[in-house]
Amino acid sequence: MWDLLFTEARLATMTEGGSPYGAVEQAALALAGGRIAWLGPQAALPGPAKSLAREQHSLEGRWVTPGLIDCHTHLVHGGDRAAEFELRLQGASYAEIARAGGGILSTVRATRAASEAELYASAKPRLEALMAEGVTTVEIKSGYGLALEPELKQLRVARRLGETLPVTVRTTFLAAHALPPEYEGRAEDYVAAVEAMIPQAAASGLVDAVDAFCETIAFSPAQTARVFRAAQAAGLPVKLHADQLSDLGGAALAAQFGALSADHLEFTGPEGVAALAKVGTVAVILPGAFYFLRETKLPPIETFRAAGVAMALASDCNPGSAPVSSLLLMLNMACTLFRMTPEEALAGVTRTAAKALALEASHGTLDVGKVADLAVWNIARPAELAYRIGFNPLALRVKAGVASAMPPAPPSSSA
Ligand code: DI6
Ligand code: FE
Repeated sequence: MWDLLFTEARLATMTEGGSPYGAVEQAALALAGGRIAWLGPQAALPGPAKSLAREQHSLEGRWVTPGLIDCHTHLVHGGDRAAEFELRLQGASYAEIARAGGGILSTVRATRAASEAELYASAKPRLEALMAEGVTTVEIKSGYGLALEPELKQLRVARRLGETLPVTVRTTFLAAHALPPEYEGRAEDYVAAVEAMIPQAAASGLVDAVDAFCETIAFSPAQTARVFRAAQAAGLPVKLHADQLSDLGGAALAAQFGALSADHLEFTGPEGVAALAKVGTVAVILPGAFYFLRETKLPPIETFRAAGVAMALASDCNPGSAPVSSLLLMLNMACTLFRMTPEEALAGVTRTAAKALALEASHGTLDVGKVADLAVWNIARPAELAYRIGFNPLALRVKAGVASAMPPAPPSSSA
């Protein structure tokens, strides 16, 4: 006996190799023990609906997708940078703002000063905004503590969000995000400090992966490689902020270390694309940062596509370059700005995003045995998820088999 049976559904299973979106129409989907127990054409159900599940619910033709996955966020941080946004619009340059103590280091100060309760309270509404659009899994990075204890503080808050809200949280240790003020002029010493932090961070159990920012304004490829070697020695997979503002060969470096993902990639050249393709590292596309920074160099989407590089799509939710709490908006921007197709965009926040978090065995598609993380939508076709701007058609969110709210009962035809 199943726990719950959805009937009259349309499924965008997002499994590869079949129909567009892995679609199954006139479908049913059953949940048991928090997992997907059965799915397929309703006509193929192994018996009368009433006899199969404790509870049944008609979705009246609504579309079901896997719960959405935001695989790159910095959503736990102190303060905000709205005043800096205002200054920039009054003509202040990024360098002037940085000299005046602004930029990423202002977020470091605010994050270090904040208590865990304060960080939790400020991050929760950002996460809830993502969840309101069907997000059921989110990655959260540290990177605004830049010393062991404040980095772990961010990650404890990330874990607590996952324990108190119906969402899966994967954590990433990003101490190599920026040079902290106390190490000014001593980048090599800070990298050595990060190398020393990594085994302790790993031992804390708060870390699922290690990330770094490889950029002229952050860490060099050689410094990044040191961080990656420390991560691998501690048994942790790596990811990389690569080729966002210039091509330092970040994508190839990530591939060389078998990274789960290389993220941003606006400046990645053909060798970088080939390296990602060879290893199967996911390219995480971040249109929110591109938009907010008014970047003009487009990521090489067509080259990724031709090379068969799997593309994920994420919010980058952070206070400096992407104050974004909408994954649906990222679907639209990926299509309008980067010419991804709506199907690629939806795969990028489901199947491929799961791969970027090493969760593809249990999440990211509608498949029997996978965790029952679902989003049910008031749409006529899946492309609508990428098409509308500022409109949320979510009807129902299911996390590990538990529905957040049922859609309104159908108007009774007999009344
Ligand atoms: N790339 C970015 O765009 C952000 N971090 C990163 O590695 C910027 C983060 C910030 O400005 O706070
Ligand atoms: Fe980022």
